Amino acid sequence: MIDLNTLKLKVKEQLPTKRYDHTLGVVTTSIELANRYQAPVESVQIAALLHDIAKYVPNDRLKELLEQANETQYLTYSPLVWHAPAGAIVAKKDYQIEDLEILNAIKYHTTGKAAMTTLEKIVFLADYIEPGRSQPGVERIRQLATEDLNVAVAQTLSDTVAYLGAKGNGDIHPDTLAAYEYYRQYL
Ligand code: DGI
Ligand code: FE
Ligand code: FE
Repeated sequence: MIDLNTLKLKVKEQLPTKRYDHTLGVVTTSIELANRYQAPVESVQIAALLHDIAKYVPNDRLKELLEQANETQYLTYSPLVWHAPAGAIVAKKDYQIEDLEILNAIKYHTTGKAAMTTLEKIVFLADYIEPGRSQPGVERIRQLATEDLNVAVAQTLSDTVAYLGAKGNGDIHPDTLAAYEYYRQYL
């Protein structure tokens, strides 16, 4: 059994205040979503607490972690997505998290993927709509999140793909595109 308060303190030591505040927002929002959509609340809290644990690990170290774990397919895409799969590696190595559901929720929190579990969808969505977020369209997705989890995930992916496309970003990760192709059926 993991003690959530001990975990919280350890995460707080690892993150700058702003990122820790964001993390607590993701935890709160994830708990609400877990209650609404019947997901295991303890797993959701652990995944939410650890989701950005590798956000401030330098890129060369992230690269090393991904290489050691044979996850080199990420390296040809934007370093912005590396902290998610690397976060799952760190959660296992440094936080003794063995639960694959939790590790995958961390791993896919940035890109999403096709056919996510409820836990994966919750962390992915909570990251996008936690109270500290203010990107265009977020209010609409907060409303959708109270109505239908798949629709809210679909709108998040649609907004993200549009945003990355508009930035002229040629390297949208294939998992992001596969997630969008899968969830657009709900729009
Ligand atoms: O770590 P956070 O800031 O809390 O949020 P996040 O893990 O969702 O990362 C968000 C950033 O990642 C944001 O700038 C958009 C970017 N992103 C998400 N999916 C992709 C992506 N960037 C690229 N290049 N490709 C993607 O598929
Ligand atoms: Fe992140
Ligand atoms: Fe985040």
